[in-house]
Amino acid sequence: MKLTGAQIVCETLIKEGVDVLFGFPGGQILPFYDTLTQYPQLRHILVRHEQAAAHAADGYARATGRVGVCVATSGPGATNLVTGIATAYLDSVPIVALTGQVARTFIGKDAFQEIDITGITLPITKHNYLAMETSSLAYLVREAFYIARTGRPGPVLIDLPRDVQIDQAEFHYPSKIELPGYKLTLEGHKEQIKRAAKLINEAKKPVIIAGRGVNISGAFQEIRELAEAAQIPVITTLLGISCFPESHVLSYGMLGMHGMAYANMAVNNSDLIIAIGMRFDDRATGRVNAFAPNATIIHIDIDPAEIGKNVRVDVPIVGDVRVVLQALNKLITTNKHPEWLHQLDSWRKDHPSTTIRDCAELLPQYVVRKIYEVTNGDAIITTGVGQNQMWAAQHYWYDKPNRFISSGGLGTMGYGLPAAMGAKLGCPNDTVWCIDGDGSFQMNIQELATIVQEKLAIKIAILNNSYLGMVRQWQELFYGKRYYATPLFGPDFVKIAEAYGVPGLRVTRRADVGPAIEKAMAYDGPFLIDFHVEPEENVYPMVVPGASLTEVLEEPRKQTLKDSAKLPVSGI
Ligand SMILES: Cc1ncc(C[n+]2csc(CCOP(=O)(O)OP(=O)(O)O)c2C)c(N)n1
Ligand SMILES: [Mg+2]
Repeated sequence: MKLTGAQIVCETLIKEGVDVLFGFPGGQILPFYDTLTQYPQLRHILVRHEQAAAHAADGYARATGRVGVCVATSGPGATNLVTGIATAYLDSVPIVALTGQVARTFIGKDAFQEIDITGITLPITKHNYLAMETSSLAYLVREAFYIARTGRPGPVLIDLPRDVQIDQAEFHYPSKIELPGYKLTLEGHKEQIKRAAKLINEAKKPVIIAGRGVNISGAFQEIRELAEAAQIPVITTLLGISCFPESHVLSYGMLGMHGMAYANMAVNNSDLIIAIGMRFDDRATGRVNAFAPNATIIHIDIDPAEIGKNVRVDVPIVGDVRVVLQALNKLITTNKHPEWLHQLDSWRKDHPSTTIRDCAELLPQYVVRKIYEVTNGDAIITTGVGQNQMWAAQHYWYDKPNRFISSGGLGTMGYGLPAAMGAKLGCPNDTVWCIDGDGSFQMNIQELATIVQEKLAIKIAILNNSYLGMVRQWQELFYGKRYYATPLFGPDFVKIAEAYGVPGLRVTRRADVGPAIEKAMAYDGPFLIDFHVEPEENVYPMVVPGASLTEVLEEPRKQTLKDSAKLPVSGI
């Protein structure tokens, strides 16, 4: 039986396991939208801006490990997806973007709402297609999903000319994908794995640096086995957060620009780094030529292009992190490094890094910590970008996989709320909090309408400092405190939320923080809290740009300190 191109796309989406699409319609994608009426199993979430559709697909993918899907029309609809696609690209997130395109005969004529979206997204997609034949659509869509989710995941875009959606062809779902130029190396090189095991067994001061690759490959058990067998401290990158329980005795937090001072010290004093599914981003390494000067470096990553890109690597192992660790763990002898771990513990005692000042003001760190307490550490957290993001990384402790959802590589303000929509749709039984900045929130504030229309019980905490806070922090530290273009007028967020149909509270006093969060949790639906926090609070620790990881700026104020560093709470 013949189907239309749009039906073929829908049938293939269902076969690929898609249950939700985030999108916004328009003329050139209308045949597809009309066809969606025949497929109630594909839930369409109408966003208010296409950027949010891409971020929501991304949040869905990060929370579930499945491919997220977004849809937009041609021209401005497609270009509005670009920031979201780039965000997914830099953080290796599998999404498939479907865009409408003008009919084939109009392509190249500057037709109404014609834009070369495959050209525009070429450098920010893992692959993209301009679909020119209805008959090959099933194969093409299947291939797009295959490319998005395999190997190092990433976004794939399919541009669908209007007439390709309307024409008919036989529907055959291909049984397999043949891509001669796309060979995946999943198992690491045996000899290199042996070399790595020998180094690990002999190391005196080893550290694991775990990145998002661990989350992607699902190597939670394997990394734990390695760490526990050889008693190796585990440090994560920003996007590696939640790949190893932060309450584990061997967890030593995040490294990098706003990482824990003791984690940075551990890295730079180590004799062996086992870098797993991470890419030595400059925010993680500090000054590269001062990075871990005495360490031998083992680098396990699925993408050969990452090996040796930023730092020298002694033992490269290209492969899927989980598969490689399974092989590696068999060669690891049990070990203990009591002196090394004792050294790390004393650095942590001297530089606790996540201490919250005991003061009268309403501190943003305190808000995050309270959200942690009230949610029992069991929520999915999405963030904006800036100080709010760093505080959410530092002061919430993540024990379960894929719980910290944040734009790391691109650092996209406006990511938090739409990503929370995706996470909530992917994990409807989980509590989802969006911890956002007042600036970031205003970049996709319109999505309040989507969460109301779709009844998404997302809880929103705005850390409202009336500044583009992270930029203001840089102006304070490096630009003579000239706060130019960073003081930020914001609306009354509670009134705005109410206008959309979301109940809200404003909190200005420390004592009201806990009760407000409890009220949000008790409410059966979306809830917003506008926390008016200390405006000029800074994020510490900080490794200033160009400094080495051990040159850390720490909290300069000397008030009474309440020691609340991330110390192990259980021996899991
Ligand atoms: C789309 C976008 N534009 C600009 C920036 C640069 N930038 C990084 S952090 C930041 C300030 C964010 O302000 P806010 O959301 O209020 O967060 P805060 O730092 O105050 O917590 C800016 C402007 C960015 N990351 N993304
Ligand atoms: Mg702000």
